[in-house]
Amino acid sequence: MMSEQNLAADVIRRSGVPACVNHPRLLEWIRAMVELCEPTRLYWCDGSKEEYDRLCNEMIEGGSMIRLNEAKRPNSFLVRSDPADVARMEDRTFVCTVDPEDAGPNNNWVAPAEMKATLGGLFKGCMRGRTMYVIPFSMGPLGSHIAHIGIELSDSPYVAVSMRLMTRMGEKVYDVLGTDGEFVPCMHSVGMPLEAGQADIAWPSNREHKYIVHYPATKEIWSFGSGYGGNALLGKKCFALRIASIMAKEQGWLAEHMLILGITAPTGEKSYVAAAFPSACGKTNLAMLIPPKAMDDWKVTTVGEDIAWIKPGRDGRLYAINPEAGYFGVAPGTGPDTNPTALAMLDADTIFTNVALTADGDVWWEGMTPTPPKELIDWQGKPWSPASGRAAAHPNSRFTVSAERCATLDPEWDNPDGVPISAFVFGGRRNDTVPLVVEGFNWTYGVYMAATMGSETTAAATGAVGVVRRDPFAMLPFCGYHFGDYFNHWLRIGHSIVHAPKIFCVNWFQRDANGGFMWPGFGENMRVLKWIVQRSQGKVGASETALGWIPQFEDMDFRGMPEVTRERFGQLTRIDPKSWQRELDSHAELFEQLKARLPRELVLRRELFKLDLSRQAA
Ligand code: O2Y
Ligand code: MN
Repeated sequence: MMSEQNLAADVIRRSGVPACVNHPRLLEWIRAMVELCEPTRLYWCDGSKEEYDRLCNEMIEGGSMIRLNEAKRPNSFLVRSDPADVARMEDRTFVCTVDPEDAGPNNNWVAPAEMKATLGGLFKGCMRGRTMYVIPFSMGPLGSHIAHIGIELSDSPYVAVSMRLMTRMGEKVYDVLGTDGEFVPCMHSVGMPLEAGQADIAWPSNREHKYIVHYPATKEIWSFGSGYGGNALLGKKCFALRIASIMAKEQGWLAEHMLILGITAPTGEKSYVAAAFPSACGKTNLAMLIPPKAMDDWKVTTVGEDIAWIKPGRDGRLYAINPEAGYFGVAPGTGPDTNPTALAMLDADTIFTNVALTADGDVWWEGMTPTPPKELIDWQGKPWSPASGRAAAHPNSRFTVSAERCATLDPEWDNPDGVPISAFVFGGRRNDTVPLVVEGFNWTYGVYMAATMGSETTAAATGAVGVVRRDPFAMLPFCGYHFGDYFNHWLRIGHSIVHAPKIFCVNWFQRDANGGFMWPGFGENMRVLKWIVQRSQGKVGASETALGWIPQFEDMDFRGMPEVTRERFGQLTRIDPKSWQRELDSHAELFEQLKARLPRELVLRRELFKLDLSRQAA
């Protein structure tokens, strides 16, 4: 019998360590992880197209992936997950700081030593019978001063191919890493070893144990038991938001749950806006917005649709990169009217997860066409017809596609220095109270609005409808440390730069007395973006309210939109003192939870808002 060390050494020797890997600390970590997980094989991903094709073919042969009709959807695939493994799991996500206060009430906390003991047990031998893939990736353009490197070790080939679409993945990363460069170790296992002779299943996962764990002190990520999205593609939410938010606090930058848009005015003047919205608020649609016909002299381009890393530049401005290189978007609701750009992007080279399969080998999801096909195979592989009375695609079914396929991709999206940000926009889904748009009087006002933003929950997210969940900066599931410290960090960043972007709050989702949406959203949001861009350039007027600046009817471009009358616009931008008194009371509940580390400025700001509004109500 070979010892565990010798077995690990043998697996590594057989894998043929690539000559470009010259990093002793990385090699030692991989050796230790092979010894712990006991994979049968070790495979070093090179990131090539040939490798991608080969891994996809292997999954097709193994029955875990379906090739779609080449004539209809070239080089595209369908994967079906375990029905118990279909989304991020916030209740299984942990931030393990030494002091629980550092993780804050916004994170699940377990002591690092206790969590290490639990995970040590679960990871022991967890890859028996499987291949461990070594996945080198850069979050952000390779070599950019804003980018960071990660190495994910995973026993899922689905993760390996998805990481090639979602990140800059491949051997070039080792050149940037050199012999002692920094990397974030990302350990992932589906948590289902194959004991001798055991056959694999289409979507291995661990139904009993799921853990998504972050260690801020050592900047490590350990994920066990799930193969799905944010739980398994560790460059995304785990690294680019939770761990990066901690790195950003320590190093003086921002890691945010934001899309980045380029907006070109008819004069050719270009501005960039970064915007944060909670899940299910149409972020991908906004990132690929097509201006309405009457405003087709304005152009919107996409730098990113989910995450932004933002760093102060030498000129006193903030510069942003999209750390990702692909999109992991929600399929249902993506249609010719809501997001034609995204729909066209999915014509080829896409991995679909948990959507429905058509009789001719194509995909379908709710919202893709006005009427569904007569028959389908649903996301669980069962026959489906419109009379079935259930969704054909899972509500959180996804597409994974390279950013390069996006027709509105901004020419600067890969610029290693990032793009200069002129405005920050924060928005939630609110039936009432929050106006169409308001501009904070200054940075502190803006940080207050972002810190207290809330969104009505949708059935897909929580099962409860219409409950306002406070989601500061749209970072509730993603901030890797105490929200009070995070607000302080934002205040500090804004006060340390000369040209701080203006901060705006928007709400596309107000409803009228009949429950209908008062604002059409989608492309028409361009009208609000135009006002935002022009405000940041000092080119357009606004009127003062207790909360901040709002546009007057004349300040907006309503060409070709006669339905927005002066009266309707008044309703859309109304700040109702009574509703806002209630809103501020609800902010107090959030502040109470965070009080140990809440910045004094925000407490005072709330009291001043209360006074101003009570004067207005009197
Ligand atoms: O459910 C998941 O695993 C993914 S959640 C997600 C994916 C892409 C972009 N944003 C999100 C999110 O929840 O914010
Ligand atoms: Mn997101």
